[in-house]
Amino acid sequence: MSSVKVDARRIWKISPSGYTQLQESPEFKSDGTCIVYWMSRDQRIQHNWALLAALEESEKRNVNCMIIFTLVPVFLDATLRQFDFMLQGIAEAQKEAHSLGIPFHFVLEKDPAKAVVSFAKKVHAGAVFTDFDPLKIKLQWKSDAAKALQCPFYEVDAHNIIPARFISQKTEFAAYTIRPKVHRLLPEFLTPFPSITSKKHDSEFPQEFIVQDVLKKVNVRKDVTPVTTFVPGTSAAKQHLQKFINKKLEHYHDKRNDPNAGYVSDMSPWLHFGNISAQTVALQITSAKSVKESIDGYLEELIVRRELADNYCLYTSDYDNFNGFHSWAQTSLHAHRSDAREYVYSQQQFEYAETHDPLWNAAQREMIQTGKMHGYMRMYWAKKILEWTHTPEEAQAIAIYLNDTYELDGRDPNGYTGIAWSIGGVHDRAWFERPIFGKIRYMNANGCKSKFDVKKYIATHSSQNQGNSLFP
Ligand code: FO1
Repeated sequence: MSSVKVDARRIWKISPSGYTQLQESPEFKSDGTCIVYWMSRDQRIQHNWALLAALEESEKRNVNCMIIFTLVPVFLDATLRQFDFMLQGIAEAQKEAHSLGIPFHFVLEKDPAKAVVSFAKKVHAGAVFTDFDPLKIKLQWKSDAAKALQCPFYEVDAHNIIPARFISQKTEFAAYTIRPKVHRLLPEFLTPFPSITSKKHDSEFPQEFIVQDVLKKVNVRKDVTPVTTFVPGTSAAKQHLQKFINKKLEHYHDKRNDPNAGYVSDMSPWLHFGNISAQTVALQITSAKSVKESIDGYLEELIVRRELADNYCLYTSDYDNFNGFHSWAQTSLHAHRSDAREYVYSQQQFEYAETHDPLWNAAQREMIQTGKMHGYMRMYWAKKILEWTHTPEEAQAIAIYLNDTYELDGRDPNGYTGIAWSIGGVHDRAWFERPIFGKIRYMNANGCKSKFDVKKYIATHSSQNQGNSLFP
């Protein structure tokens, strides 16, 4: 591996009392005989700063480096659809790790922290590295592991181009407050990755797991079936990105908000599971021969919006509920709690696309059918749930449940933040007051009609096209 050192501003020491940025070089337990990388959010081998940090330390200490992935039988509202996509990607990563001489251990365990602690003990880990994730469930896993690990424990931000803990130490108010920080620091952090070359480890390699066997052991909803629209894994992600750059990037700036046009990158499922790094995508987009406003527009979504979402979840533990909204939004939504609702639907009516609105139903069907709703429609979709439920709390809970159940890229800071934007005005400004919404930005079907061919979108995602067992 080349001598490129992982930027220390990505590396934070995890102790039972919390996180401290790495000052010197990582410590190592004196009788340790290997380094462990606990892979979780960034499910890829190449272009992974957490694995690179672990490998760097293993070379320095002249010990083996090994990877462990701890699969939980239940993860938030994930179903067969997401577990199937994720596990195929991990199986590809395991094979790649073994071809590079890095043992990749895969364990199914309902208590991931316990699994990592006992693994680290068994292999005499001198240090454990893991990747960054601001979700509460992951922070809990790490806090539990930090209490029991007998060796130094580090978190490396392999997901963000500019490390989330470094770029800001507080909840940013909106894109315009984090954007200058991103652009100031980008030249230092948007750098090429060193590639991992084959290790000469003499370690034995664990048996590679079979996806279908593992899927039988997770207890998730099986009626939300895998999609055929996205091929899992890192190599598929790279191919898809290349196709987007060659065929679609040029018109991204003027066609991205038309859900019929198909000019978005659709990279979010692979970005969510970490099959590809946002930094890899940004490097390729930046060097593409294309229209500047398309490149700039895409990088704004890929970097500023995503870093803003990680920032929101990292510093606002109520990212998934009403208390995370700004006070102006809470006050305004409170003031309209008793407004009359012309339509009210249950979670199940939303889930089965049984509202009065063919446009909303089409968006729900797109998500069920393909595993990914177009970005522009997600705003309309979430805002209508606010309009057609009794309370903002219920609206947010239903939007999160549906998003996390059917979207491949659900269960992600981007999703929680997008729903908080739509329903609670997070990172948005106050708009003129109206019933139910208060000062939360309003959207309606006429607004959509002025942007794209609504009839065509509805026809594309009509019930006749269902290949899905979900619709009675
Ligand atoms: N991360 C894990 O370390 N172990 C898991 O078993 C696991 C399951 C899982 C299922 C669906 C999904 O969308 C994500 C899942 N993740 C799992 C977490 C994922 O790697 C990401 O860390 C977060 O979802 C995004 O922050």
